[in-house]
Amino acid sequence: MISFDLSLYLILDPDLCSGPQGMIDTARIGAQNGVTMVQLRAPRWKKRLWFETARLLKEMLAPLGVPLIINDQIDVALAIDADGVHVGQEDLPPDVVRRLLGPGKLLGISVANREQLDASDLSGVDYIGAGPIYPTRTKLDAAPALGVDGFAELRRAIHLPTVAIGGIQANLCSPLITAGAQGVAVVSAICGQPDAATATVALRQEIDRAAQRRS
Ligand code: TZP
Repeated sequence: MISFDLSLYLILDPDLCSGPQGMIDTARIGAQNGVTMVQLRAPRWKKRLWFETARLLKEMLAPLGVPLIINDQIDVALAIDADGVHVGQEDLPPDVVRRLLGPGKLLGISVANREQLDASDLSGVDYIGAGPIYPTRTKLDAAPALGVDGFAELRRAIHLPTVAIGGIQANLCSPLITAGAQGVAVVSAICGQPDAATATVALRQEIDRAAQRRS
C-alpha cells in the first residue's frame, strides 16, 4: 500500500472550479500550498471527460508527490493508474472495489453515521471520510450534519485513519483534529475561492497548529 497523508484533502468540484481546466489549476495551486491528497469528483460527467481530466491531473500531481484519488469511477482510476478510489454508500461495495483495484492502491469510503459504519465491510479499506460535519451547500443530498460532538463519538468507533468532511472552513478545523481526525477534506473552502493559494495556506496553518497542540 502507498503511504498517504490525509491532513489536507482537496475534493475538486466542476461547478465551483468552472470546469476541467479550473479543476486542474485549483489542484495545482492546492498542491503547491499544502494540499496532501486530491480527489476528482464529478457525479454528472460522462466517461470521456472523466478520463481526459483524470489523466491531466495525474500528470500534474505525480511530480508534486500528491496522490490522485478518483471518486467512484474504478475503470477511470485503473485506466490512468490513479493512486486510489473513493466510494460512497451507494457505490460498489468496498470489498468489490478492492478486488477490482488490486492491493497496491488506496481505497477510501464515506461514512455519515454509526449505522453506516457498522454496516460497512472495512477489510480492504485504507481510510474513512466521515461527515458531513457541518451543513454544506456543495452536496445537496448529504446526510444530516454530525457536529463536532457527533464526529468525536463516531471517530472513537473507527479504527482507520479518518478525514472529516462537510462545511469545513479554516476556522473550523481545529476541534476536528483535536477529536481525532487525521485531516480535513474540503471542496468550497478552496474551489471557487478568489485566491485559492491564500485559502489553502490558511487551512494548512490551522491544521498544523491543531496537530501540534494534539501531539
Ligand atoms: N461528502 C460529504 S459532504 C461533501 C461531500 C462530497 C461536500 C463537502 O463540500 P464542502 O464545500 O467542503 O462543504
